[in-house]
This record gives sequence, C-alpha cells and structure tokens, in this order.
Amino acid sequence: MLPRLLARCLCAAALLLLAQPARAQTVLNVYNWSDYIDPYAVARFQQETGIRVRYDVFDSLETLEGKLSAGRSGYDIIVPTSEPTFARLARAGALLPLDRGKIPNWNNQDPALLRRVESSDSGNRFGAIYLYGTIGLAIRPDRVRALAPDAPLDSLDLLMQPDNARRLSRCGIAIMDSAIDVLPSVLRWRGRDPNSTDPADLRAAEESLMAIRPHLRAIVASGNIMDALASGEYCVALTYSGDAIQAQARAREAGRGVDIGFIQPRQGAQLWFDMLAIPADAPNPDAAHAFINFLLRPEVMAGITNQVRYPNAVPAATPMVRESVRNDPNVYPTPEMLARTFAVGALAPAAERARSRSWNRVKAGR
Ligand code: N2P
Repeated sequence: MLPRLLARCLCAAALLLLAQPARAQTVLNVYNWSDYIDPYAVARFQQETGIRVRYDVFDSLETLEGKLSAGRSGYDIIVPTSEPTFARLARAGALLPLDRGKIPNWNNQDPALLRRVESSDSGNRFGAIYLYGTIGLAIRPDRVRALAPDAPLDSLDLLMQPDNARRLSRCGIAIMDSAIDVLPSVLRWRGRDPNSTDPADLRAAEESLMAIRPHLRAIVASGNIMDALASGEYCVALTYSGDAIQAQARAREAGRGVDIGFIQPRQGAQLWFDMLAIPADAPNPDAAHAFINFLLRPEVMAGITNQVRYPNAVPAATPMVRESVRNDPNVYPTPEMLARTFAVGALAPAAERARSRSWNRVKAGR
C-alpha cells in the first residue's frame, strides 16, 4: 500500500514540476574581439551569477560597426575602440549611459587613463576601459635579419619601404584588413597627420600601400593573423600589439623554433583603448552592468591580461599579472614608448567613406 501511495505522490510531484514553466535563464550577449578574454573569467561569471553568457567575436572595427549600424544587434556588451567607433556610437545615442551605482568596482580604474579616454566620452559616461594597446609590426627577427640585414628593426620602414617589402616577401608579409586601424599608421609614416582628411594625404598613403601591395602575402582580418604568425607563415605582420605577443607565446609553446618579436614603430605607434559599453537597446542591461563590474575586479583583470597580453586599466591587478608579462614593454609600454604614440579621432562620414574606398582599392590592387 505504502509504496503505491508513494509512487502516486512522486508522480503527482513530477507532473507539477512539468506543469511549471521552466524558469527562463538570464542570458548575457557579449560581442568582443577574438582572442580577447580569459575563458576562465567567463566560466566564473556564469558560475557566480547563474547568468549564461552567449559570446560572439569580431576582428575589425569595420565588422563591429557593420553589425551595429543596423540597430537591434541583440548584444548587451560590446567592446568598441575609443576612437573612432566608441566615440561615434556615444554621439549617435547608440549607447546606454552606465549606471555607476551598479558598478561598485568602477573606481578600480586608473583615473589618469580614464581622463585620456574622456576626449571620446566626456565624463566617462558610456564606457569602462577594458584593455589598451598599440599597432605595430610583429616580426620574426631571425628571418628578417637573414633576408634584409640592413633593414631597421624599430621602424615601419621595414614594411613600407618597397625594397624591404620585396626582400621580405619571401618569408611572408601580412597586414590586417582594416582601413580604420591601418591608414593612420601609414599616414604617420609618410609624415602626414594620421587624422588627415586631405585627399592628397590619403592619396599619398594609398600610393605607399600600392607600392608594397605586390609583396604582400595577405590582407586579412586581424583574427587570422595570430595563428598564422605562430606557425611561421609570416615574418612581418602589421597588427595589434597583444596579438603579436600572444602569437609569440603560442609559437614558444609549439616549440618549433618560431621566434616572434614586436616593433612599436619609432615614427610613433597608434595607441588605442577598447571600451566596455552597453548598446542602448541591450536586452539585458542589468546583466551587462554585472559583467562590467565583474571584469573590473583586479584578479579577473589580471587573469585576462595574463591570457591575452594586453594591459588593463586596473592598477590593483598589476601585481597579479605574471612578471614576464608585466615587465614586457610591448605589453605595458614604458612612459617613453607612450610618449611616442599618437591617438586618432573620428573622421566625418564623407572622409570615412573616402578612406574605406581607398582601402578597397588597395585590397583589390588597382
Ligand atoms: C584582439 C585584438 C583587439 C585589439 N585580438 C584591437 N583594438
């Protein structure tokens, strides 16, 4: 008798459970750069909060802008670079003002770095700093020395002087596919204003790129450069600083004798800041604030920098960053290196279009 009663009770309980609608799990939709987080941080956030993270990646600002320009991206967190994308989105009303009350870790950020990004976002209303870095050349020093012994190892001449590019084409040259993040460095190398909108300057940069175009093995998304670099496919690649250092680490792990270094060009490297921001139409802004607050924890940030080799803006994280990473000037630039960087601004739409047309001509080689 008793077992039957028990069975009936259990059955009723099960039915009741089935009848209850499953409690919808909160989902946080993140759109971040590729190879740009510590997977453990995401796992820990999910575990601590019960929020499920849906994670997509992009690898150029052009891709991010394309995705967002249509509106209703469905993302709760995006990671645009301070200039031009983040500034543009903030001005267009496409971002949610951050509620600092929901980000108690906000003050973990270095005030001096926050002041730097204020030129893109006065009052730091729309973004917390995620990571920052420069743009320069990843190189295989042994190959470069062998093929172009007289080429300078601290300069964009290595790539941009056609004679160097010609000699180095044998071991593979790549540049990342981004008008926004490549043309300013080329303008600077030509001694022009990296933010110039003068058609003559743009033409000069285009001509310089056309002159080395026949020697390039690839103009590809930044995300495709890292692994190819690590496996020795390129000996010169114009890319983001931490991507070069990550490739260096991967190459060392693989132990196949591929040695990779990074050059911050003496002509001045582009310095950029990537921001954690919430689209104005984010489905789940509360979860987004919780995620930003979580990422600003010193130990979480230290884990991210250890993994992706970009510096963060949380000084209390620095002692927890591995010494070899913390002391690498290509990860944390020295004050002298910082002094030789330049910042870009957002161009007016017509100038931006001209820049992207010029880039398309370079890609097509005509
Ligand atoms: C990560 C590249 C991110 C840096 N792979 C570009 N702002």
